[in-house]
Amino acid sequence: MPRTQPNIVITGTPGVGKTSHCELLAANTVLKHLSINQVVKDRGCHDGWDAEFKSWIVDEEKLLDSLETEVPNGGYIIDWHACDLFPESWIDLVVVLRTDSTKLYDRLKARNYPEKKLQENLDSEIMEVLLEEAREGFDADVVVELRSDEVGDLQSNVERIEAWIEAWKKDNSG
Ligand code: DAT
Repeated sequence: MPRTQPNIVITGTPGVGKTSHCELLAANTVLKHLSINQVVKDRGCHDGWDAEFKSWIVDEEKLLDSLETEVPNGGYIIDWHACDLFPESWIDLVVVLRTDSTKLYDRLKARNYPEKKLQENLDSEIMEVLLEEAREGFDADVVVELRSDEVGDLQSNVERIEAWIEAWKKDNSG
């Protein structure tokens, strides 16, 4: 069955603004915010808790099994700091959010991230790890890189994605 609503992945280093973007998009559109972190936690798609990194050790196979009855039907804004685990056929747009490293440092510090986790995430942002992952996993015309430095960026990015959703629906109707 072809999708009548698109699936969009909002990805990027922790702290770039994925959840803020997903929540605003979900409020403004009919798409549903799918927090992978929440799914992993609620549906037990993990092999336990990494105490040093304070994060779940994700069981990707279990996660994909759990998503495959809903996500391919469309209508999801997927909130996750990775995108290459999702089959290309599920995803219509990958938005990679980027932010300035001093801003990211402040946001992660405010979250009380352990120093090692904070440094790893800063390095990852500087090295464009998630942008690279998106470009390797998806066609160039599916991947878009957007800045998320200021509140104004959040507003303009969401407006841009909303316009993209409308265009996608026009292109995919009938
Ligand atoms: P993520 O889900 O990527 O971890 P988040 O949406 O929880 O990020 O945002 C982390 C913090 O940064 C939160 O306090 C909101 C703030 N923030 C996010 N995007 C922003 C932006 N474009 N301008 C200013 N603050 C932003």
